[in-house]
Amino acid sequence: MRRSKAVATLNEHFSAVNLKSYLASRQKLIDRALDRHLPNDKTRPTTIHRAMRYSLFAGGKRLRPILCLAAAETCGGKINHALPLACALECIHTYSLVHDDLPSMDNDDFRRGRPTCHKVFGDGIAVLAGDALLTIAFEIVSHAKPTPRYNMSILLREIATAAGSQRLIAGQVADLEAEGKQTNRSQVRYIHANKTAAILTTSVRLGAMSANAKRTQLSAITKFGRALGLAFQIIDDILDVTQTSEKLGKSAGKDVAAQKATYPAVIGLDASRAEARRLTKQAHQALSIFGRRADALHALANYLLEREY
Ligand code: GRG
Repeated sequence: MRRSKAVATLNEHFSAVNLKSYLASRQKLIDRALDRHLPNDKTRPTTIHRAMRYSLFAGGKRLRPILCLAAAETCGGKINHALPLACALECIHTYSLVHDDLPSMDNDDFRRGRPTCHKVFGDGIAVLAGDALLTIAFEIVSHAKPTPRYNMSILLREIATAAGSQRLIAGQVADLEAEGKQTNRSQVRYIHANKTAAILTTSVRLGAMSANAKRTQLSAITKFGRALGLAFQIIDDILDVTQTSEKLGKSAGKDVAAQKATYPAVIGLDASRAEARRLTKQAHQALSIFGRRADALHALANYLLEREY
């Protein structure tokens, strides 16, 4: 895929090496904070805390919390103020993966390179570990520092709405109900916008809120998140068709086998690639008001969206 001149220049400042060490240091920071927020695995009942920690510390990329911290800095804030929100987002994301992997949902045996939570702890404990991760997310949000424009109830509403029955869960419901059925473009867009893009968008919005972002800044960050989230899932759909399992590190062709509602299934591969390119451009353009302060967000978008597809 061709990169714009602006993005090529940014890449010189945020080289692959810089990005790699940036990601590693942010992952470490987030892991340490998550470790502090979670009860240790000796806390009674130990089974639930071991199961929560098993899935949370299984080697996830921490994309949502990293995006949250980067958005905070882009809007002139401090990463320490965004950190509780970043941790809460990762807990919600991990809960959704634990539940998605259950036999009654996507029925996956492996996640993040190891057996899924229910394979190790059984279905009942996996359901409860997901519930507990979702619940602790709200406790962690309560440690965030509200700002003049965004009080605690705004922060709580933001995250609850994104994870709720009209966003994340809505996308999952539509995804389940679409399996094996003929779907159209607007139905697939609805699934992706809610199942994937909603939490990604909220990740950057919460980062911006922790920085007391102005209305124009929050609006630019929101546009960035929506375009990035949708492009991310479309590219995931494309890779499922075009790549081998070895290259993906997970079973390829699963969507086709399960007759999932995906962009390639509905509009074809070429049109899906064109849509991903259009959204990628839109994501970068949304950041124009920030100038160089958005370097990290541009680099993260490149990292997520410029995979070989
Ligand atoms: C159970 C309410 C509920 C929702 C499940 C997360 C999810 C919705 C389904 C999982 C399958 C899927 C394709 C989700 C889309 C989002 C996505 C690509 C998740 C994987 O995110 P990464 O790549 O994973 O950030 P890691 O493991 O690195 O955190």
